[in-house]
Amino acid sequence: LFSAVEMAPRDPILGLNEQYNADTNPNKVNLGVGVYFDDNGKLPLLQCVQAAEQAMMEKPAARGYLPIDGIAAYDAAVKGLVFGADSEPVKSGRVATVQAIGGTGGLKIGADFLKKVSPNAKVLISDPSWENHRALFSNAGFEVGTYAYYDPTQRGVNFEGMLASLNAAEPGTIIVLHACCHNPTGYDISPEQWDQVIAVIQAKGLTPFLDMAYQGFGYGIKEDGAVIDKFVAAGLNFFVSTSFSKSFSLYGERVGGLSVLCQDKAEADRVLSQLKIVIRTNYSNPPTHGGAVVAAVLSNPELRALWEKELGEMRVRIKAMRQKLVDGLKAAGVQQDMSFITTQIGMFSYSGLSKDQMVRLRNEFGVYGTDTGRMCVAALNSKNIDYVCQAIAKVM
Ligand code: PLP
Ligand code: TYF
Repeated sequence: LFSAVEMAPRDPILGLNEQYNADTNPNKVNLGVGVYFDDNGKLPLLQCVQAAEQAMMEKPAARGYLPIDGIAAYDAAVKGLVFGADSEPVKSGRVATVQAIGGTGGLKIGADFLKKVSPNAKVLISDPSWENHRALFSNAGFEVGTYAYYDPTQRGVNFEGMLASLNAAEPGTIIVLHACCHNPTGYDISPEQWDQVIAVIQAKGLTPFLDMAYQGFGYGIKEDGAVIDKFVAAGLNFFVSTSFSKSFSLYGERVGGLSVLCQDKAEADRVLSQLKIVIRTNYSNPPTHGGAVVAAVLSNPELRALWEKELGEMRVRIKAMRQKLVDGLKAAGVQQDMSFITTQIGMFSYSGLSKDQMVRLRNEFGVYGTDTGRMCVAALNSKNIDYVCQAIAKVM
């Protein structure tokens, strides 16, 4: 039965983790996978999460099956974060939201649902994008292409190219957009550019699918969510996947969601019923713990304020590390102007280093980034920054 089964390629990012773990270099630094570490190099357990878990332990609860679409308070909290609790879409009941197994799960539920409603649509992801976008939409049965995004010569977004790609897309094409903190490049488009993208989406009848895996890591929760308001204001129907993996440092709990903005409540009810079929036939219903923690934090004003403070600290620390990286590279003798690193946003930096340089960083210095030159600046800290700067300077 399995004799003809071929060995599948490793995930390019998660595969790096295995290589990092096996590395015996005592100075090794993992800037490969997109995970936030604190200044001691530790994966944080947020205080808001600990407080919510403490309260839950004081009143132990049995674990029945959750509803197919998840915890009602969780879904309400996701809607509130994405659209605003008092927003017209939420108040009118035209958002269908389900709890999902991480942001990845939200994308996958959306992709499977879209395959039913638009079986012949094509999907466009940014060039480059999080590689799982391509794999996930391909596995859902779509032909996946790209829209122009990164311009290495300008070190920024090739916005003219992006608009041209979108203008050339057939009506009904599903456009996967990074709501904020673009992975892997770290370059976002400006609010004015979003307006232009939305105008093309509207004119061409494209279907937007916003991936919001880093809400709060750019400029703030509300600020990063502002792009959603623009899509709402344009009167579009669209998809938003949410991930709390990074913003709650709950990677392993797999907490995410999918929201679909519909025309009206009746349509949202029908869409929700179909999303529930996708879920039921995949994993029946989501797990309890992570969703319960996030719902508890987001629905308690004190814990929510604590979360916003802790998320803000992560955001500020990343920005400080970007500046330290720029300064450290200069001090280490790098001639080239590296200040572009501080114009990037979120957890990643496209460093512009070549594959050969990235391989050297790994093999000679134990500094791990992806072959594309992507580095997770959220894993830099006051102890490893000098070493990383020295290593980069040597390969440059
Ligand atoms: N989308 C993007 C752009 C990501 O970087 C990630 C990272 O993990 C995800 C989605 C998936 O999120 P999760 O880990 O919650 O599945
Ligand atoms: O891009 C990253 O590093 C994160 C983590 O298949 C990740 O988004 C990487 C690869 C993958 C799943 C998550």
